[in-house]
Amino acid sequence: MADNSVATPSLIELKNYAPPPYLVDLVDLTFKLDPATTEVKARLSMQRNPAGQGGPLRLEGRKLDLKSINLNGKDLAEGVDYTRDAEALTILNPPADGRIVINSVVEIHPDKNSELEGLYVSSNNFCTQCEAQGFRKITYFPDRPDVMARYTVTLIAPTDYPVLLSNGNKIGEGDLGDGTHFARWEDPFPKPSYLFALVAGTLTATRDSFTTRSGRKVALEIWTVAVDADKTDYAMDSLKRSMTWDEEVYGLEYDLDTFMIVAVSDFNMGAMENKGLNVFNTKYVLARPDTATDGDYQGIEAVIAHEYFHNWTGNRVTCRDWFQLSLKEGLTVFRDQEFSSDMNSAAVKRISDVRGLRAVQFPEDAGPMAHPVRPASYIEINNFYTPTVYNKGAEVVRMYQTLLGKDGFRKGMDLYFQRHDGQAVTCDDFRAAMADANGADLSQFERWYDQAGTPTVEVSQEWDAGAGVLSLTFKQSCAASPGQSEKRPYHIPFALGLIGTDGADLPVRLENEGPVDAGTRVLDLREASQTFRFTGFKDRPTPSLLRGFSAPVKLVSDLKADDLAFLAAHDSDSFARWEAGQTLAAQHLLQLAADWRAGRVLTLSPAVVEAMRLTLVDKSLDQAFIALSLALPAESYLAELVSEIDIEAIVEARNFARRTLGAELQKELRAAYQAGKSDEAFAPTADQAGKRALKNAALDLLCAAGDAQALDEAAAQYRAQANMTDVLAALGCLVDTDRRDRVEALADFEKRWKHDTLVMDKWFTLQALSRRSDTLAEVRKLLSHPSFDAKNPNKLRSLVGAFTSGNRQYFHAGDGSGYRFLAEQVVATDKVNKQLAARLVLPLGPWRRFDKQRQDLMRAALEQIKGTEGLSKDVYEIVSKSLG
Ligand code: B3K
Ligand code: ZN
Repeated sequence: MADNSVATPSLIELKNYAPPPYLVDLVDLTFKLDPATTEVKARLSMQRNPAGQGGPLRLEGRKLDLKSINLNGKDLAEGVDYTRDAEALTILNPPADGRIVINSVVEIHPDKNSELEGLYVSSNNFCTQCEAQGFRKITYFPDRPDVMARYTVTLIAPTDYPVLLSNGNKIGEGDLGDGTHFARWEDPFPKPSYLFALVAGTLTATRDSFTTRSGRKVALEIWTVAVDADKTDYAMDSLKRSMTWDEEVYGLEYDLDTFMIVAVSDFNMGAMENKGLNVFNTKYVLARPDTATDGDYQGIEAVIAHEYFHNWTGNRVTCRDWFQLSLKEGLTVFRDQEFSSDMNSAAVKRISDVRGLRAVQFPEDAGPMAHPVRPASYIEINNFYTPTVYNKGAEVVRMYQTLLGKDGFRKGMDLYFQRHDGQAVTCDDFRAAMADANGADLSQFERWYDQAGTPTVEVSQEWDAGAGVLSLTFKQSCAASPGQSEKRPYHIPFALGLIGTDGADLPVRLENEGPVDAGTRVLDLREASQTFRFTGFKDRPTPSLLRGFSAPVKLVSDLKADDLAFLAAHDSDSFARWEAGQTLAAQHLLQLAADWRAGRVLTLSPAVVEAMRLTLVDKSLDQAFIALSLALPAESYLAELVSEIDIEAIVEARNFARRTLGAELQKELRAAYQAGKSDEAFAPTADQAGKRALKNAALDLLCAAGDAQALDEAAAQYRAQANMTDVLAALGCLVDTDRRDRVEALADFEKRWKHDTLVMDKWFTLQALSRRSDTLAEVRKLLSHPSFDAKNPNKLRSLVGAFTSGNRQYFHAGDGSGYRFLAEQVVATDKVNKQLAARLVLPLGPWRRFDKQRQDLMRAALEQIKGTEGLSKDVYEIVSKSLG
């Protein structure tokens, strides 16, 4: 067990950034791999940074057993030539100029590394995770992204670790005759240490190749344990499509002769973009129709693309410091979103992404961990791989494209690569490339990087029937967030349509302007309040606001329920059309919640039912779009719309609405379910996935209404075992009930899949999300299930994480049992894997938003965690900020 404790965790601040005093040009590493004790020899060829401002020669290192260190051939002595603490080794009096060559030998212990950062063992194979600061757990090094070096790596291991991989190209291999063998790798591209990787063990490769448009033949390899080799087809296919897309859309080609992906089952996050050697969580590689859902396939496509795209946005051009993380993450998420959008239905992709943003990022932006896309400070950088940095960051990048147009955005990207290839740069450099390539003034746009919180845009209309003029007034504001009481106005691209009484788009024409075409127009909002006067109408047009979700803001408007229903039926912009229905539903759900709290009889608004009915039977609509429209706004999003969260009332109102919709739309839902049945062989296409989504959404609503026929259908759908999407959807319907099929199906699933750990994660999650009142007791029991392993991040997330972040009803039980469970789990997990533990705490963060009773219980749970001996700084940061 690791001692994580920190006496006084210090705050790292962006304003203190200074260039590295020393640079490393060449790194030569030799690993003698052994699970218990691995020896790491490092030769660093360094020099003083001519552009530096001076400072000590500091090599970060954590939990390293130092065996020897010498400088320019002279052995160094501790206390005389260098000092050392838990975080770093500092060379005293390094040579004033000339080349500095440091040779060090350290020993590390991969099999004791349960943090899954640095070099560790997963399923008897070695692998590494260095971002953000794991390289310092492998060797002494100036471990910061603005130190970019060329690496040569020799791996030596017993021959029962046949596969030896590292970054770049393999330049040698052989048997050493003593039961060990070696492989030598060279990466020609200078890279920051966080992109270093090695993998060693018994693995099987699925191979393919890709020829870039300039004719480079790239060997593609996906490495897995042997039993999983039949589940790599979709990942390989996604990889090839990503390579083609990046060439076509951005003119970006792959730059090495080999691109390798390794799937490992113990991994803290989704995947990692190490140069030429991506390491992936098995969850984002492995799929077969019987093991993976449509959602899993989409996740694989997106994450494979994301990591591949990092080769340019992240690796060739990297971050100067970790505050700039969104430079690579926001941009790369935007790129993977655009890729998935091009591969599937653009409308559905956009809606899903916005739904995700609102369910997770909006709450973060309104809570105690709120931080700007470019944070100004952190205690533990791993805590800042957040929805804000990733997903809001992607929205910020998207806004450049909305402001500059696709061509203008591409020009900006080209200039960015032209200026910065091979460099470590900042978000300002990216913004400057966008501005300079387009002759645009993007100075005010900086506020999106530096101010936290979700802005609100309030739109009000004034209709002058006599003049045929519609005036729209836009007022923007942004609530205070930790450390930022005053916010200045943002530069907001606001996409707008005006719709005539016949449902068609009208020209959005400003007063004193010549003729314009009908359709969407993007307004530039820059001030706290702005009014635009639109002209040329006979009848009052209906404004379609924030089309395509053109900015990550909360929209408040004076549109009436009738207007929303009209937009839900006619808007030509699919996002706005979906949004109108959601707004209608959200407003009504909040009313229902208030009714429930006041003890009034609940009645579902006929207007809401009717809007859903119209969507459900509209043959012109994409089926996936209909499925998304049937999904009621998430509990977490509803919670964002009120000042004090009455979670019980929200859950009750939403459950009531689901049940009632299921009953009122029974006929249409049954028809949709029947129409969606198909004998087609499973293919992970957008079309098929849309059909399944609608069919299963219909089944879900019918079952929510307790429809016995539908529940029988669900049981039959489970038994048919057509594909994992249908199996899981059916099981999801049964799991909330008391039926015997529930027990049978769960037992059957377990029997079928107990040897497939990734599939078993779904089984744990289903039970953790159940609406049955014994859920927490079941979750506790499952902690000792033979397939459960609290040290495995996927397992912990699938059971404990699913319950604490996904089951609002029972996590927020009024007796505090959910909170106490979370506190227990955090304290236990922190001893094993602090990054994982820190993520687990997050649902307690927004305690101030709840009722007094829950506030006290949540705060008590946070206090209990904070009072724990030996708490990691990861958990400390979240807990102390939450208690604020
Ligand atoms: N860059 C990695 C995330 C690393 C997280 C470190 N705690 C995966 C990605 O965003 O592509
Ligand atoms: Zn990324």
